[in-house]
Amino acid sequence: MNKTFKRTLITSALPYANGPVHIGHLAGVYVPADIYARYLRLKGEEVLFVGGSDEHGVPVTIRAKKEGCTPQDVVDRYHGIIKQSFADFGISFDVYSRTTSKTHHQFAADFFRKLYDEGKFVEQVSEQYYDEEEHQFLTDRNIRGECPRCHAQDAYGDQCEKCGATLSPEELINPYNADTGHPLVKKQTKHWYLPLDQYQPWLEQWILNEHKEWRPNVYGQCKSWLDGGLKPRAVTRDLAWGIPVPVEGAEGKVLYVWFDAPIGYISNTKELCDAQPERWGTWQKWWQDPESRLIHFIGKDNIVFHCIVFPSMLKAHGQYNLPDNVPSNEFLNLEGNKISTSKNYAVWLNEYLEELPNRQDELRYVLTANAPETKDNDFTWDDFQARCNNELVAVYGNFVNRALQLTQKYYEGRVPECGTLSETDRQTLDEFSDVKARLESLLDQFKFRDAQKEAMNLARIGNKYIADEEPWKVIKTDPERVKTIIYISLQLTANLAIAFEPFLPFSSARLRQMLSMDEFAWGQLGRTDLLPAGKQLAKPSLLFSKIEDDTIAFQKQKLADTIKANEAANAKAEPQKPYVTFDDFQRLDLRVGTILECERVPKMKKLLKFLIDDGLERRTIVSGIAQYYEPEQLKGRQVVFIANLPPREFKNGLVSQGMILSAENYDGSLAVTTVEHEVKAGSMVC
Ligand code: B3M
Ligand code: ZN
Repeated sequence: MNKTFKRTLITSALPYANGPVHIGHLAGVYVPADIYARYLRLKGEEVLFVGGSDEHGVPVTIRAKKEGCTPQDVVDRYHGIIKQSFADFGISFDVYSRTTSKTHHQFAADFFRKLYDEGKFVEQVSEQYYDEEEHQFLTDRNIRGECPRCHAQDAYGDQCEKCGATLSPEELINPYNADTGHPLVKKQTKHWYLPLDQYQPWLEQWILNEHKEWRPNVYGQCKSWLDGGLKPRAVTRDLAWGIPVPVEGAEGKVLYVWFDAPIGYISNTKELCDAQPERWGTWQKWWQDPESRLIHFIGKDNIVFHCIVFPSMLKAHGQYNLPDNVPSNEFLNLEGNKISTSKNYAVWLNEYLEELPNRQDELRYVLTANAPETKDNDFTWDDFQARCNNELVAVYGNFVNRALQLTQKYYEGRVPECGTLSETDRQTLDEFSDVKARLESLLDQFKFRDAQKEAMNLARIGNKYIADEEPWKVIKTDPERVKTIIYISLQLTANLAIAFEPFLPFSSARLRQMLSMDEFAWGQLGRTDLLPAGKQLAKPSLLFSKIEDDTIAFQKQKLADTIKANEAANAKAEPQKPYVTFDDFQRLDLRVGTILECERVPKMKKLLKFLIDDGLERRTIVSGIAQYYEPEQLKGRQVVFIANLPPREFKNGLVSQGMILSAENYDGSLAVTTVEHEVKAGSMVC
C-alpha cells in the first residue's frame, strides 16, 4: 500500500490479435499506461513497460474460419498491424511480443506443469457438448440452439442475442455446432481447474482489506465477485489452437487462453531481459523481487482475470509479486453507440492515421481529456474538433507560437535577459510553481484526465500572461520590459514541453527540439531558468494546426455509412425476393469450377479474369471482385458458377462465359462461394 518500491513494472492488457485496434483500446488501456510509463521514466525511475498480442483463444479461431485461413495466418497479420499502430501512436513499450512465441509457449507450459506437479489443480471429468462428425468439443460461443426463453432458433451457448438472456449451453433446446450445423451429443471430458474457492479467504484479505485504495469500479467488481462466492475455474480447454496441456493423456487439450495470456506478461519480460541483460537485469528482478512494483492497466471486462484469477495463479506458484494496483477504465462509446469490432463500428487506429496523418497527439489529447476513468464516456468528432481547435491550437499552440515567433522577431532566436520582475510576473510564476506537486499527485493516483487538465492550465496561464502583457505593443514604448516578458514566456514554454511529454510525446519532442533543450527531466518542472539568457533557439514551426470542418464531416459520414450498412444487413434477414418455383430454380445450371488462372484486367480496376476448369473444357469468366482478392489467393480454389448464362461481352472485347457466385457482406464487400471440400470440377450444385 504505502510501501516504497525501487522500480515499477507496467503491463497493459494483451489485445487479441483477431482484428486491428481502435480508439476504445487506446483510451481504455494503452494511452493511460503510456502516460504513466513516460511520467516515471521522465522522473528517472526504473521502469519496464510490457505489452504484446494475445494470440490464442476462440476469437482467433473464429476469425480464421471467417477468413478461410489458419489461426496462425490471422495472428501473424494482426500482430503486425497492432504492433505498428501502437508504435505509430507513441505507445512506448519496452517490449511488445506475442503469445505464440517459443519463449511464451515454454514458459506457460512450465508454469502450468509446476502447479500441476504440486497438486494445485483439481482434476474434474464433466460432460460437454461434442460434434461427433467433427470429433470436436465445443466452446460455449460455438454452440447454438433454440433459446429456452424466447425460442429464437440461434441463441448462443452463453447468451441469447434476441432476448438478452444469459444462458449455459445445457439450457439450449436442440443444440448444434454453430459452424457446421451438426447436432451435438454430450461426451465426457477431463479438465484441470484452479480451485478459486480455496483462495477466497486470502483474496478477501488481500483485496478488500489491503487494497481499499483501488479505484471504486475495480474494488466494487472484486467485492461483488467475492460476495458471490468463488468457484473452481477450468484452466484447460478442448481446442486445437493454443498451448498443448503438458500432461500425459491430455491430447487435444490446450491451456485456457486466460491462463496463458497473463503469463505472457512474464514471458515477454523474460524475452526482453534475456536479449539485453545488461540493460534490464533478470526477469526475476521485475517479477519476484519484493522491491518491484507491479501495475496492470486493463479495461473493465478484464478486472476479474487480473484481480482474482491471475493473482491466485501467482499465489499458487508462490514466488511472484502481486499487482500493487490495477487501474482499470470503463468503456468508451463512439457517437453515442457501443464500439463494435464485429459490426465494424469503430475508429480504427490504422485508418485514423491514414485519414488524419500526423495527428497522433490530437487523438491522445482528446482520449485523455475524455478518458472513461470513472464511468463510460462518449467520443464524438465534434468534441474532438472543438478540443483540438479551442485547446490545443488556441491555447497551448497559440502561446508557444507567440513566444517563439517573438523571440525570432526581436532577438534573432536568442533567449533575452530577464530584467526586474513586475507584480504580474511574480503572480504568474507563483501560479505556475505549484503545478509540479499537483501534477504528480494526480499522476500518482492514476488520475490522468485531471492531470492533463492541470498541464493545460499551465498553458492557459502562459496564454493569458502573454495576451495581457501584449509585448507586441510594449515593444514600441519599453523594449527592455519586453525582454523580461519573453524570457518568462520562454521558461513557461520549456516547462510545458516537459509537463506535456507523458501526454503528448510528439509535440513535446518537437518543442524540445525547437528550444534546443539538452536536459529534459521531470525534476526541472517549476524552474524558471531552463533556458539561459543568450541561448540560441532553433527555427520554430506551428505546434498544432486546426482541424477543418470537412475532416470532421468525412469521419461522421463514415460512421453513418457503417450504421446504414449494418441496418441494411439486418434488413436482409427478411425475405428479399418473391418465391420462385422449383422449376425456375432447376433451370439454372450451377456448377463447381476449379480456378486454373486468375489475373487482373488492365484498366478495369474492379475486374478479375478467371480461367476455369468446368469439367469438360476451360472457360473464361470475368468477375467484379478485384477489390477483395489478390489473384494468387484464388488460384486453385473451387468456386460455384452459373454455367448457362449467355456469354457477356465487356467494353474492351473481353467475353465472360458465366458468372461466379459471391456473397455480399454487410459492408458491400464480396466473398466467393466455395465448396466445403474438394469435388470434381464440373460437379452440379443442386
Ligand atoms: N486479450 C482480452 C481483451 O483483449 C484479452 C486480454 C488479455 S490480458 C492478459 O479484452
Ligand atoms: Zn432468447
